Amino acid sequence: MQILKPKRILTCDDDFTILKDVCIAFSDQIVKIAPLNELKKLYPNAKFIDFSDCVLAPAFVNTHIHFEFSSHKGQLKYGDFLPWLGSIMEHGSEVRADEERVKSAINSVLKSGTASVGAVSSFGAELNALVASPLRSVIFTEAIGSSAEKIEQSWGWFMSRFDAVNALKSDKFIPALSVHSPYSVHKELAKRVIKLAKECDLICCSHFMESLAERRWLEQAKGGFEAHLKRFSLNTKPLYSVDEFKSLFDGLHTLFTHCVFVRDFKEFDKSLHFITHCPVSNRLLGKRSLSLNKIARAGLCLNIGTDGLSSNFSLSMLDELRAALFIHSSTELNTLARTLFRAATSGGARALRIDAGEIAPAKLADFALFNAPLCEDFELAAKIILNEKEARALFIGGSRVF
Ligand code: MCF
Ligand code: FE
Repeated sequence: MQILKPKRILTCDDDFTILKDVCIAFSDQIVKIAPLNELKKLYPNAKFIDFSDCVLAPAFVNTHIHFEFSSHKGQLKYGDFLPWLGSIMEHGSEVRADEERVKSAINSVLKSGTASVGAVSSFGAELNALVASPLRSVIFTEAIGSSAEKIEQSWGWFMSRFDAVNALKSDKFIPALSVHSPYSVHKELAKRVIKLAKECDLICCSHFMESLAERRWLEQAKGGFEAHLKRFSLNTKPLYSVDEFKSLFDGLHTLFTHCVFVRDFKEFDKSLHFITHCPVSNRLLGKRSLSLNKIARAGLCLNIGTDGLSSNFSLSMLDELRAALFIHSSTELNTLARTLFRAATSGGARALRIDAGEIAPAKLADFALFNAPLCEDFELAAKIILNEKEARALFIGGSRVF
């Protein structure tokens, strides 16, 4: 047992409660939150850790990250989605990270106070580094392939990578599945992946409604996608309507990533569908941002991912939240900061089906410490997001990472 004394606790519960003059007792889980003298009486042999100049907060959960795309040197085109997609398909092998790059990416993730990631795995090149790291990882093995003739090939490639993930499975390395997107995955392939997810009780994710080009393509079979697909000799008819694609995920725990061009969020299932927001990626690959108000009105759980370095300048959740504060400039600053902080912690944990993301008894002891700003409670989230470049300390499952 350990007892930690912070200056304030940002619980990230539903009411965004902030606690003062209390400590937490924890092992791999949080056991009790109470005044120090009470905890010392209950656990006289516990190790005492003094962080009385820090704010204790749940560690961040980065729900969408591509570690393998960490190595581009300017070859990728920014500003609009299709030029980016063309550039990543053209330079795909050059931007793939080797193990050293993946390790340094993992390190920057940890330094930002992140304990858990939802890692989209396209090739399986990041698995060993993730297993060896302290991170809690949900590995979304990606299915991709639009050709009817190559279904067996795409499925075989997918299953071999999924088997490799499964072989490494542990309580900190959790298999999951990804259907890349409606424009890149054949119906038969998607159905097989979803059947597997249901049979094995795995969570799923998909890039969805990321660009106007994607929406135009699915709704009207028009726009820039046709020329893009022709360029790579791919199927030049949409593979689904929007509803058809979305209904593949009925009854399945799914993270829908981006959703910038979703028309009606009421179509999603509040208890099983989660909206993953990648603010910087959306800015670099387009002009529109996700409507946080629409998501709140539909009662959906918001969570946040950095996406990969192929569409970001950083994998730090602090950088991502800072950018989001400026991107969503029509919302009152402190209110927005609280929404973002919850999305980056409890929202992410719910989306990844991890029992963390809140400072409360029985939750996993995944938490970060940040320098305590001299401010009122209602400003605390904004001040941490604005001022902190790295966490002061990070605990994952009760073990101190740094
Ligand atoms: O989320 C961004 C933008 N949307 C789609 N895909 C990716 C993103 N970042 C990396 N990717 C990967 C994707 O996983 O790009 C590859 C896929 O493996 C090529 S997309 C045909
Ligand atoms: Fe992505």
